[in-house]
Amino acid sequence: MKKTELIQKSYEIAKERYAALGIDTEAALKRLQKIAISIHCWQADDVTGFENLNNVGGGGIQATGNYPGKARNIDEIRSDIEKVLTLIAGKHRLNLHETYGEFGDKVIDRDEVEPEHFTSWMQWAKEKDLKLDFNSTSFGHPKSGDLTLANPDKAIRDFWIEHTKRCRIISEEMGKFQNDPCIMNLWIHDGSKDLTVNRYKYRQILEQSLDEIFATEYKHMKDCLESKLFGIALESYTVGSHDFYLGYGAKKQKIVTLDTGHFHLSENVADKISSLLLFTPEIMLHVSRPIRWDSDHVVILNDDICELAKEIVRADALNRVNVGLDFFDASINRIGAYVIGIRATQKAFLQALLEPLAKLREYEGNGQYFERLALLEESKGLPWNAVWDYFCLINDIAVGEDYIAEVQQYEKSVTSKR
Ligand code: RNT
Ligand code: ZN
Repeated sequence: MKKTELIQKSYEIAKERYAALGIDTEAALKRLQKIAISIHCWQADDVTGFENLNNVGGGGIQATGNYPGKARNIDEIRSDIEKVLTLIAGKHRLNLHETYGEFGDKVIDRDEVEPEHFTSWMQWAKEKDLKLDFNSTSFGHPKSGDLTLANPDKAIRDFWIEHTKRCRIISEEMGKFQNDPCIMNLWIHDGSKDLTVNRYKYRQILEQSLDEIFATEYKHMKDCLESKLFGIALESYTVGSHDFYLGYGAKKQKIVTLDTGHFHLSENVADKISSLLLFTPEIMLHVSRPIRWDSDHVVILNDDICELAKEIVRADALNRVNVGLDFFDASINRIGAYVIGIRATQKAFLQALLEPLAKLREYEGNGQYFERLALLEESKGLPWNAVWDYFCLINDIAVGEDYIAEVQQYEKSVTSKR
């Protein structure tokens, strides 16, 4: 039997199997098709960017590995992303950092960046039918130090306030241009390597800086704030902790970003979805895979991500949760890394959309807890993968492991020559 035929037949059988449980696979496919994933640009080049500044490390993030073929300029990043898009289904978004502007040979410091540095990105994104999201960038700069927006030194603080204000203006322009709000994420590494006796003071300064940054309201962009547990060389204290941004977000109605690598490893990030939905306007996700720490491994289909997707679907919150990715593995083929991570995220959402929720809730309502647990267990083994293969088929992209050969081919003809 031809592979296409096999996939179609398997799907028909799966469809019936699901229908018996009251699940409409066609409806699930339609909903999955609409989930736009905000693809982070920084997996393509290990968070390097295109600044012509004398960049320094710092900021507590680090890509590990030196697999050959990383993108070295804007054209290469775009080409790589275009390749990735041919291997995934659906319409998506691209998440840019400020350091990825088109600066040419010019030295543009972070407090000088303008929307014009992103004009070509906006045009390219339009041609590729992508929407853009944005991030301010306070790491990897001579003024990054240990403290940026929370720095008691007014000159340094003002530099980063100016940077972040400009990033909001750029986001606003992007949102206007694409006729869809641009989501701007604000993550700063601010913290302390060793014990500090000024926890309150730095957080108070950060609150004031944020108030100043957010004083202007925009129509075409949305702000989100990303916390972190700790960074390398900043292990003892993080100014922008989860409590801090949760409080700020609830008070000021700002979006809180949940990076799945930014919590204690035994903490259940999925459990935070329903609480945030009650008190903040939307949620931004940075789906990542922490191994022992915030290691930013490529996302795979594991229990954590499945639970996260299920909590979003169970809360009927697909329209209030912005799904973004955040991983950067420089030890394997970078295009392949994207494809694995994006597909894994989509698979998790598909599984969530195929959950026999009505029946599960009926059991729960009746106090039938054995039945609830049994059905939860059994639903793990339902033929979701036949629906997934069919999703790839109808989207005219490589089914199953077929994308491996396509990534290898691109490596052979493009990235290995860099
Ligand atoms: C760092 C944060 C942040 C970055 C990107 C590059 O720990 O997760 O989101 O990964 O801004
Ligand atoms: Zn993140």
